[in-house]
Amino acid sequence: MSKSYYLTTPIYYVNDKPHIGHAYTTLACDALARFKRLDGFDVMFLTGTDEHGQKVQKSAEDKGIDPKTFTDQVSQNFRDLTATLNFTNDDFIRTTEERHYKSCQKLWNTLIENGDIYLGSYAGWYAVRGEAFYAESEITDGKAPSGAPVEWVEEPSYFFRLSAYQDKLLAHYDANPDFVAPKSRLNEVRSFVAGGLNDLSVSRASFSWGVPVPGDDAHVMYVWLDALTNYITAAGYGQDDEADRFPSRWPADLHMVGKDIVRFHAVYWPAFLMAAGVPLPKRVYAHGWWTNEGQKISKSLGNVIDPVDIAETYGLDQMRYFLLREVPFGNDGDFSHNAMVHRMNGDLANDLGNLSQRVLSMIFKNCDGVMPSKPAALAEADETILKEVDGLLERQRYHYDNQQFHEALKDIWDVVSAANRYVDDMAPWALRKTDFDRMGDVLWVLAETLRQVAILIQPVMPEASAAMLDQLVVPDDARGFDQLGQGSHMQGGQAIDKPVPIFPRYVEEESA
Ligand code: ME8
Repeated sequence: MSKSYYLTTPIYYVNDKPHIGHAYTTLACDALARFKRLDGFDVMFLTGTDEHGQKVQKSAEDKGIDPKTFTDQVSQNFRDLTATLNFTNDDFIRTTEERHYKSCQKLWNTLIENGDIYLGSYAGWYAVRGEAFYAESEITDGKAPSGAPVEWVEEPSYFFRLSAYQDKLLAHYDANPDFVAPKSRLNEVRSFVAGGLNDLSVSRASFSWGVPVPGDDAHVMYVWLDALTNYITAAGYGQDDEADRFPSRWPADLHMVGKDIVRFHAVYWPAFLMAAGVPLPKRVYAHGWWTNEGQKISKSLGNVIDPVDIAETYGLDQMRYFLLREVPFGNDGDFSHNAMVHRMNGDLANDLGNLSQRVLSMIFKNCDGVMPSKPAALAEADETILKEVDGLLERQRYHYDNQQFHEALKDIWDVVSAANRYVDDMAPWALRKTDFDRMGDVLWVLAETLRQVAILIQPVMPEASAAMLDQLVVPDDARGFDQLGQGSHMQGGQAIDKPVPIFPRYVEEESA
């Protein structure tokens, strides 16, 4: 049986248009999903929309439509975005689906049976934006620590016995130091839990847009309990075929989230699962926050970045590369036109694009359009660079398993730089006259380097890499990671077409 890998994005609220922040999280997962597939894993990559809650109900009311019609429309925007940005999610879950109701209700009933949910009444602060409860001590000037305005809520409520899970959570973090990443987030979560946990209100009675609480129609489930459960719904929990699917899919290998929602994923979610006797996900990665030209991205500032515009302006693969290369994954990052153009023209057009174009043009012109054959013997310089290329996969695996996408790309670009130095040192254009056979060997080394580089950048730049591999005449079924390394070097001899540049340069428009 093949190795399996299950990863998830947050499910996004439908009260907003998808923006660069949402695209970022899903992109990181997409790159990882593609990487694992190329590496032979049976991957399940899940994304979707979070459609219940007071905020969504309010947004629908503001628009004068019923919440179902509203969520149908907005969820579709998120679904469309996955196709536009070339995301390869295997499933798209909506919390308003029947399968999800079944799963939430099964989880609820299990928590009731296990004695972890009881009826009480809630009196306290609630932020509709973020859908979170806050203690008095966390409120300043009518605002939650997230900056969201809070309102006083007093209503009957079911509670989850979160307080009973403090020690178990701490023990879990200690035994599984990779459960939350990066380290700084683990520390943050740990100190929150160590500070003491109150029982958590898990139902609301003052509005109706949610999953009904089994046996008590006056309540809907708290939207975070509902939302988090999506991850097991899609794996088959509570479904008719649960026994066939769930044990082989769950636990998830990775929940990718932004740092804003780490507490929900690394405290509440594992506590719910412990209480239900369901295994915990292996890892929660909380990445950093994007700003726009140094400013917080917000609707009220009017500086929300539409990823579709960015892809149209700079190119989709260019955007994908930029987002994963520019900022060390885990840190906050700033989206700026200059930084984008710098990466696009430097790393892509100059470093990789020119290399590929030069090498293939030389082969096309000087070798009658036929790829030189694998050399019978290699020179020391050839072996040095090939050793670097052949060793890439192992380090890529390490970086992807640690969600360090920028490091993975940096390692590939170190090889691209080495190849640029090699081509200058070897000067194949001069060898054409002095040592034609040696010229062929040098061009083969370069083409082989490009082949492996193109295979390895597929997760991040699926279209550009496909174009490169087409130009190198690498068959579709020879593009997986089993084609990397010394044992899989290309034999050569294939006829190539006249190459065309793959990475365009961004040219600033003349200012008027
Ligand atoms: O929180 N920079 O949904 P949401 C980076 N429905 N990432 C950003 C970002 C930014 N400026 N803005 C948003 C919810 N994100 C809940 C989740 S999961 C069971 C329920 C990304 O629509 C980031 O991944 O507010 C963040 O965690 C997520 O969008 C929040 O999306």
